[in-house]
Amino acid sequence: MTETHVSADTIRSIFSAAMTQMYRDEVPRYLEMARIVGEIDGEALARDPALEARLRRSGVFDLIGVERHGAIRVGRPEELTGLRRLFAVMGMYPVGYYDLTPAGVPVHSTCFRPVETASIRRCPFRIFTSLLRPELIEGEDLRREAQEILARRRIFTPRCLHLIELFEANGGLGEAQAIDFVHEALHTFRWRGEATVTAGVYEAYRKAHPLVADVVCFHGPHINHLTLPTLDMDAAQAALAEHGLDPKSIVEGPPPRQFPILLRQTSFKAVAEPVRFAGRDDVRGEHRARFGEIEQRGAALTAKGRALYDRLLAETLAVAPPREDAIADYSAELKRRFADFPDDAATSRAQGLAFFRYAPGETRAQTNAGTCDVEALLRDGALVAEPITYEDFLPVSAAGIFQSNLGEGGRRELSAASNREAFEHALGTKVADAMAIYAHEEKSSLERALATLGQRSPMAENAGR
Ligand code: OOG
Ligand code: NI
Repeated sequence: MTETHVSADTIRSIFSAAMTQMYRDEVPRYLEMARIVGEIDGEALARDPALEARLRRSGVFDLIGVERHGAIRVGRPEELTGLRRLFAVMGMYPVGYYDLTPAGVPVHSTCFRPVETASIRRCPFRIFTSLLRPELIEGEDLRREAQEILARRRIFTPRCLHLIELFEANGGLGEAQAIDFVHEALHTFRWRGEATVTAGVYEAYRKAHPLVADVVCFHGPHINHLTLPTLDMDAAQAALAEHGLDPKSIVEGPPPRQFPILLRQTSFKAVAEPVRFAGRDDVRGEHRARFGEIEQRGAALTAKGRALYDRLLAETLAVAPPREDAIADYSAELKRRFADFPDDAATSRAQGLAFFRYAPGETRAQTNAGTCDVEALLRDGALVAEPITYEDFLPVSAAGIFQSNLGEGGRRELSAASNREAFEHALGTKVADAMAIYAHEEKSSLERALATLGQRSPMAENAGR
């Protein structure tokens, strides 16, 4: 990067703000949701006077009310490759592989996101990106035609592609180029109420699977939701219903807890938007794909913690699936099962269930820091451990979000092996392993903290004199 280049974090911030503005204009209900979440968060801050200080300490106070993620769906491998290049301009890299087929949605996905903690704090925006698996479209004719339709579209403007090439050649963009880039990139994600196919073709795909219709029948990967964080998920869920915003029936993820883990999410269901179909008679109809989401993030879990989470959730779903007429049973069962997951940071750390970031504490080490007795240093307050926030997604929750927005016919029996290799081939690179990112963050923070304590220990100070 040279001095004239704008940082990737800055480009992502501009992009995220522009995307938010666009979505609030396109989907008025989303704007209403944002207002509601703002009220809920204001109440949460007023209720708990210590909350603001806590949020400031962990560097996230300024991110209240700032969009955390959005999602798109694409149809062809080449489109995914192009998105990988586009997101790289904004410092967003593919992390994680999510196979949604077990949940009856014919896609596999990754998340393009900033990776460094400092970058996430500057702008946390990420995009959950799904690629259609056309081999899972039922009916040979539909399958073949889908690929033909998709082959005809171009989802990036020529100017956008040119700016991506400039970025790749020069290692960055200048200020004017960056602004131009965001403007051009936005076209890729804009909703256009014109289908590329006739009403009849649209209907055939909708019957095959509503998600297939959403991917195949339009000009490109319109942004299908944005997601705001909240400080109080359960209050937000209740408020969506009170204001008639038609939320999904359950909050996805873990139950409410003292020590929040992973990710809790809810959304209002997709709104109907007018569509003009192709063909001579200019038929009008509507399409439901776009919604608004709210999330609340907790600690990233280790493999051991995640296995426990997955087991408790699977047991809950087996005993009390969240059917419309049995939501209370589901919530009660979830709470009961999760009693087995320690509900405090210290126990979760001691049992190796969650990842922590270490830093030197306020007090001087009583214990000899040279011994690296982490437990003793923590007891003394010479070392402090703060949970690392989970920055990724959950396949079961994602499936729930997909389902509630696809309406009728969103869940199909799909028997297909997951195909990470094909996904990475389409992407043109391997996806990063989220678990490895958290493990690295934990380990390097501990090493740094111990090194600092070592320098501060009386022995080191004496040696220095
Ligand atoms: C993506 C749904 C997944 C989440 O927050 O889990 C997702 C989609 O509907 O395309 O965004
Ligand atoms: Ni989402």
